[in-house]
Amino acid sequence: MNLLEELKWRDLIFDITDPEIGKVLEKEKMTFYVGADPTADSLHVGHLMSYLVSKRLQDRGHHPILVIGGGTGLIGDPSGRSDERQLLTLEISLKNGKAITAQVKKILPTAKVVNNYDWISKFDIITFLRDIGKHFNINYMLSKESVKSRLENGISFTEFSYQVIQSLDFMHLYKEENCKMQIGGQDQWGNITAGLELIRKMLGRDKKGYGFTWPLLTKDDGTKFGKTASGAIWLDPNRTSVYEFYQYWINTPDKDAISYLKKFTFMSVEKTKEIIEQFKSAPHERLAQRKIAEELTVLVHSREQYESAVRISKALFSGNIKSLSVSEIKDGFKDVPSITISQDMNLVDLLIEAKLASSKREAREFINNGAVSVNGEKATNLDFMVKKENAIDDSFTVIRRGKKKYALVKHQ
Ligand code: 629
Repeated sequence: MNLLEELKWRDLIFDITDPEIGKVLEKEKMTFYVGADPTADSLHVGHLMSYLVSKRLQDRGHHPILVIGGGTGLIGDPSGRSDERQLLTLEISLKNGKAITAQVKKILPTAKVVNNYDWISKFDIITFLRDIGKHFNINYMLSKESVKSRLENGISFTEFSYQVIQSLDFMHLYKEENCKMQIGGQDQWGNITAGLELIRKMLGRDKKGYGFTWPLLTKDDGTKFGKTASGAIWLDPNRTSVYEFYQYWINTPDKDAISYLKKFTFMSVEKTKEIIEQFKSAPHERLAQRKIAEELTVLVHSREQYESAVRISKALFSGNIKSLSVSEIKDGFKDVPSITISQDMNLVDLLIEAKLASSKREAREFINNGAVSVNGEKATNLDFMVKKENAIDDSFTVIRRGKKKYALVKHQ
């Protein structure tokens, strides 16, 4: 399977700008680029595909340039959005740009990373309007989906001009780095093709350029990819703990698992097919989900942190939380219902307070049946007191009822 065929097999091709792309990618080692605007100080899993596809190309000998949109981020891409963006300040755009530069370097350590603020900020308005603007036909610009879909609700001249700025990037990189291809998600089609137009017009018809897009990620249950009830899944472990990141992938619904396995993992096509067969014959073993979670957690974080996430999951499942470090417990119990107490409390009352029992009678029954444990130790005494002095790290106590119900007690 050649590279393009493999990308197609993985359902990573939504559209290509030139039917020759497959052949060209076999013939020459190409410099290509993908961009991301620094709208926050971290990337989230919605950005991940850019770097995973870049890695696939790099693994076959092509050369990625990762563009951080310190300049374009100041303008605001209307693509895929139904309303005008809030402008970022220069300070924030550059600060965010720094943070995400570090993140992309971690995923693709040998890729070239550049910030488009470096060249966009150098343009003066007369040169821009005369040398660049003349090549853009308003009808052509209006026909782009990103603009067309916004005409009714309104779009500022600022966002309207975004496609020109992104085109300028492509031309700049073509000239300076011999970068011949741009890739992006489906919503980037208009920006990519506008860049190719500009390259043809300014650098000459003989200048060959290419582009392709991948399809938007979807989830079978209709919920938004990359989001949970508590918000986006970020790559920054301070925003989304490694355990939560791992859990997100482990919880991939069965119906999405095969598609994600193809899109998100780097096993060979053959090996992936084997895993798919194994997964199909025993979906409850969640082999596909475990492979996805392992590869992505190791790639974005590290092998050690991946192992820690697995340890947390196992401990939560078995109730044996004593095997965990304090920070692992903190990560693992972040989303567990919690209550705060200011003095030592009887376990029966605590079970009710923490909503693990609905009455004293029920609470006593749970304890008598051996269904309750405190910090991983079964509590069978009806007079058991939950005390700050026995708390983990002097600050919290983990209560478990039955196999799956947990509550976290925070001691004040
Ligand atoms: C300057 C900026 C360029 C080329 C690209 C860009 C960024 C681009 C954009 N991309 C999205 C983003 O940054 O806005 N104008 O949030 C986002 N991208 C990843 C995928 C995407 C896209 O980072 O391409 O399709 C999401 O899946 O929306 O010279």
